[in-house]
This record gives sequence, C-alpha cells and structure tokens, in this order.
Amino acid sequence: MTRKTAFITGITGQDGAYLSALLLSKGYRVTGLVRRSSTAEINNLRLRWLGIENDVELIDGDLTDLSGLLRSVKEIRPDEIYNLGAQSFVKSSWQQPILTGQVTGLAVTNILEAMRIEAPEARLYQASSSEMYGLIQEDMQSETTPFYPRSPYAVAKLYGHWITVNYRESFGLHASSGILFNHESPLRGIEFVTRKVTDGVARIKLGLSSELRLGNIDAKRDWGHAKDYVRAMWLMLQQETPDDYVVATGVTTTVRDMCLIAFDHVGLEIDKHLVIDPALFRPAEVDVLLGNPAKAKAKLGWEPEISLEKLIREMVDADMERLKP
Ligand code: NDP
Ligand code: GDR
Repeated sequence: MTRKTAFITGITGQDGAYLSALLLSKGYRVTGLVRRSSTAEINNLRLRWLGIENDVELIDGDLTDLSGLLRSVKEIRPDEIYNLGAQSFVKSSWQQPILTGQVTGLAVTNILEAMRIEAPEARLYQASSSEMYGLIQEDMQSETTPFYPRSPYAVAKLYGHWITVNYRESFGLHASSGILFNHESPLRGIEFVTRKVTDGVARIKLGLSSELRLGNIDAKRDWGHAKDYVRAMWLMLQQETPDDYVVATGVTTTVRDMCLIAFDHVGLEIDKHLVIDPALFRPAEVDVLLGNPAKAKAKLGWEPEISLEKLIREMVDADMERLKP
C-alpha cells in the first residue's frame, strides 16, 4: 500500500500535535502549515513535547493567503486535509471580531478552493465546534439541533461549517465537518479554562501563587480528551461518504466541579483560593453544552476512552512537572 499524505493546518496547536502523532503512528507522511514568526524556535513547542518535531514537514503559510495555499496543496498533493487552523479563543473573538471572521470563517473557503482546484480527490476534515449551538434549544445537542451562535467566533465557525457542507453538495468534494465539543490535554493553551485551572492549582500547590481568578463558574461543558477526539477526525475521513458528526462524551460538568477535581487532586481547598472576577465574564455566554455522540459511535465506531477526572489529573500532574524548580 502506498503511504498516505496528510496536510494539517493548525499543526502547531493542541489538536494539530495530537493528530500528527496519530497519523505518524499510522505511517502517514505528515505535512503542516505554520505561520512565519520571529519566535520560530519556540513555535513548535507542542510537536516537541510529543517528540515528533523532526518527523513532520512544516510549510510556511497563512490561512488567509489563498495563493500560498494553492501552491502548498499543489506541491504536497495530500490525500487528506485537516483544517484545524483558527483564531480559536472565544473571548478574544470579541476583541478581534474581523480577524476571527477572516481566519476562522472565510479562510475555510480558501482551503476548499485550494482543494477543489488542486486536489479534488482529497478528503477534507473541517474543525466545526459545539459553540455553534450557543443558546441551547435542545437538552442534548446532535447533528440536527438548530444553531444559535453567541460569539464572533461561533458565527465564524458557522460560516465554515456551512461552506463545507455547500462545497460537498455543490462540487461533490469529500468534505466532512466534525462538530467537536470541548477537548483538552496537557497541550491545551493556557487561556482556556481547564488549563488555566490546572496551571493555577499547580502554582498554588508549589507556593508560586495564592489565588485562582475565574469568571462564570456556573457554565457547563462536555469535556473530553484531545487524544480521543483526533481519532474521531481521522475516522471521519476513512468513511466512503463524507458527513457531519457530533463528537462528545455525553456528560456535562460545571466549571466549578471541574475545578474541584483539580484542587482535590493536590489536597487543596477550593474555597481558600478561588476568586470570582467579573472582568472575566463574557459579553454573551454559552451556559450549557451537552453533546449526543450516538451517530459517531454507531457509524464511526468511535468511543471516548479518557474520563474528565483522569484528564484533569493528567493536566495537573503535567503542570506540576513543568513548574517544578
Ligand atoms: P489551538 O488554538 O491550539 O490551535 C490553533 C491553530 O491555528 C494554531 O496552530 C495556530 O497557529 C493556527 N492558526 C491561527 N491563525 C492562523 C492563520 N491565520 N493561518 C494559519 N494558521 C493559523 O486550537 P485547538 O488545537 O484547540 O483546536 C483546533 C481546531 O478545532 C480549531 O479550529 C478550533 O477552533 C477547533 N475546535 C477546538 C475545540 C477544542 O475544544 N479544542 C472544540 C471544537 C473546535 P499558531 O501556533 O501560529 O498560533
Ligand atoms: P470555550 O472554552 O469558550 O467553551 O471554547 P473556554 O475553556 O475558554 O471556556 C469554557 C467556559 O469556562 C468559562 N470560564 C472561563 N473561561 C476562560 N477561558 N477563562 C476563565 O477565567 C473562565 N472562567 C470561567 C467560560 O465563560 C466558558 O463558559 C473552547 C475553544 O476550544 C473553542 O475553540 C471550541 O470551539 C469550544 O471550546 C468547543
């Protein structure tokens, strides 16, 4: 069998790193798009953390630059394209709504155009998000639940989702959209709540800090492990027919209860250290997310393997290790 080639945008991010490791373990040639930066030496932190920085090929480029994408796709001739690149932090999307629209939304069309023109036989994964559900209209969200985005990020993701569906229906592209619920890991960016909590708890435990400041701790999320979720991405592209899938655990937990797991793990009392800071609340909130992964389980044979408790403990341990003098 010939070796398959994957092209990953967002390869330097959390999911890009885990997906690269998965595809390398399956024998793929893995290539990825990286933004040129003056701090290139620290750019590939996550790939280095997984010990795979020398096993992937990195290509300079930006999602907003169609000419570069056309050239990259022509040169690489990918069998599979994973579009993971995005301005992915919801809170920042109110500070940078136009950039978020360009990168997280409109640029999906750049990827689809590059694929349609240079690699129409390739298969595409689009990273859609549970944030698209926003103001919840059904207790458990599935592929048929109506969307009601609540942030510029979610609005941009909704555009990316529908343009992917549209190119599939218009041009017959093998393009699938994964509606993934929150997934975390020790490689999660520090600005997201789980990692902010596990890093904060580790700092308090090590005497480097005394408090953890959070916003809305009543929000509920359906959290899984990134390692489990990148497997679902790959499975989608192994199907004969492209489709859209919800990927979630089917369990929802408040931010406060997620924090408790972290504090308990190192024997600290949450009430002595947690401070609520109104400045960290969002202009519009997604109060609760709870996904129904029935379709992914039935059609892809996908199952999440790592529980929230195990995930948070792994993240706290990794942060303790990182911060140890
Ligand atoms: P990260 O924020 O960790 O990674 C985002 C990646 O996008 C980084 O590699 C970043 O590069 C890259 N990127 C940002 N802007 C551009 C640009 N203009 N051109 C090229 N690349 C760019 O996100 P995750 O790994 O957590 O998520 C992956 C995808 O899945 C994202 O699209 C996200 O929105 C989506 N998603 C994530 C979920 C989650 O819970 N993690 C859930 C649902 C969807 P750089 O390193 O240079 O910043
Ligand atoms: P989210 O993740 O917005 O769901 O988007 P995040 O971890 O940022 O927030 C989750 C919930 O926690 C509440 N919260 C805080 N959040 C942060 N970041 N910092 C805080 O101090 C804080 N205090 C409370 C938030 O208000 C929110 O309700 C993530 C991203 O990965 C998206 O890219 C992805 O699409 C969705 O998950 C699914």
